[in-house]
Amino acid sequence: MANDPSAAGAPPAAAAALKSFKHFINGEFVDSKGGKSFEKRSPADNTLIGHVQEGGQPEIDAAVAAAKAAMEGPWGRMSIDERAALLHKVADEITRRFGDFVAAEMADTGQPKSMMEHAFIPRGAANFKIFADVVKNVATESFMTPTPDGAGALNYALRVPKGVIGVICPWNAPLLLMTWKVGPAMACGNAVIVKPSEETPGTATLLGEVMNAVGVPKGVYNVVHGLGPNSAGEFLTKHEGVAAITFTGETRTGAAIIKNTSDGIRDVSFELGGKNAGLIFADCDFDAAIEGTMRSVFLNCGQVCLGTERLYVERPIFDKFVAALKAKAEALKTGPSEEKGVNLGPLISKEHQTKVLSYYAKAKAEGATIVTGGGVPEMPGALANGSWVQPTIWTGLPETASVIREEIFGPCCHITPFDDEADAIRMANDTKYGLSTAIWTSNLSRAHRVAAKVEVGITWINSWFLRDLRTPFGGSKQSGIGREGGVHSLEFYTELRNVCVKL
Ligand code: NAD
Ligand code: 6OD
Repeated sequence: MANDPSAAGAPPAAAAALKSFKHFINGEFVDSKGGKSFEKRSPADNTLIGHVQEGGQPEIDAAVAAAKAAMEGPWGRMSIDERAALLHKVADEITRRFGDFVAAEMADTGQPKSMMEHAFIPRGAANFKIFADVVKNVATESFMTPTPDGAGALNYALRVPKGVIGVICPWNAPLLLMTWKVGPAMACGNAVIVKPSEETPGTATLLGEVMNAVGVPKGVYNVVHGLGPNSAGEFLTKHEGVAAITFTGETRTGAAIIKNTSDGIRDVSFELGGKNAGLIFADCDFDAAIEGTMRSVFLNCGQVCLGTERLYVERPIFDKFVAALKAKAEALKTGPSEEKGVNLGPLISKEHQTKVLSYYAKAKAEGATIVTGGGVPEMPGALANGSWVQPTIWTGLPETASVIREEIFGPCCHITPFDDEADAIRMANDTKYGLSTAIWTSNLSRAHRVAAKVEVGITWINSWFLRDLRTPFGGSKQSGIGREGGVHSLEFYTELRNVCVKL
């Protein structure tokens, strides 16, 4: 079955045929032994897109065995240069099949084509190239150690792959977030088992075809589809053949995973939820702050972990800011991926729509002023069955309100006025989360001062989601454990072994 496009979920010539998303284990597309599968529906109109195989213990066992064999076989014997060259080929093949990846991700998430083409899919390819280059260029440490006999000792470190890495992924930027972990894990010489989100099986499956096409040895990249508890996700985290788990998703899922990994004492890297603040000072470049905040609230229909659902605006520009953001939010064009000019897609699923709408209802019940939105837009024809919600802005709530404290993961924000810098910092930090902040000001001293005081892993000043993959990425407090990016990814995906040579 390897290299059979229909096996990986690509639509056959007769359009509208249902897709079949199979596991990719040991270089082959396979069904579950137990014959279990689940439905994948379109976020845009809730039609059935296809069926996804649900993996169980046998599929996880098979993937771990394949991954271990790959580490002991040709993959383990490859030089860093050979591995890096192969990863460049993976990136090039993703680029050659750009249209297939864009189509698969659009079908799964319903998000605008332009965002796939300009950001999410190119980043998926870049994650392989950048980390292949990082691995080639990072030195290990060495020390000359004095000894009583005067001859001394040389200590040097070896960087070795950790082993089989379990990669558990969310649905909000499927290829980007999966390759952000698979790229460095493979560059460091590990083999991976990916458990994609049940909502987005497409691009992880397609990547199996890419791996085969460029000659990545079988068993290095494996995909086991399934759900979380009592399914592929849980079985992967509990498997004693898995050396480490890297996970992106909700904070409470992270808590469940850490319990399941504790028996085997496995290393974890967690990128979790957030409730990020945007701090907008009166001295900001107003137009740039509005443009950046529009992106940080509404990009990907608000389904970005780094997005800002809490805005704090200095009082002298509060009314002007609220009015400008309202006007821009009302000018967003909601619609399906392929439609020209669309910049707001649907939420990922009916279940997530229900969750977001429950927060819209809570905001109203708790006494919010609804500046705009708050409901479901009228969509034509079959689109009326999709997971759409209106872009929504609230004001007037106390800091104790649910929509200010809890992560919603939708196209919405609450805006609170503040009177001084200390007040803004206090409110920004008053959360259990600590992922990111965006600060908008033209006062350089203030920018640095505030950046040093906000309790988050990533602060943007006069920008948002501007990424350099060499920088440390991760969350403070309940937004994560550890850092990835650049050398920090190497720290997680390798073991450092010290060798002491008596001279
Ligand atoms: P989720 O936690 O519901 O699911 C993530 C993955 O975990 C899925 O593949 C799911 O099947 C799996 N899973 C669920 N329960 C499991 C279990 N018990 N054992 C093993 N696996 C299990 O998250 P989601 O809804 O897919 O994604 C949205 C969340 O992800 C938001 O909270 C968002 O903030 C967060 N996120 C964080 C970052 C970051 O970098 N910090 C990036 C993207 C998304
Ligand atoms: O840009 C990245 O590397 C990254 N991990 C982005 C996360 C986006 C969250 O939705």
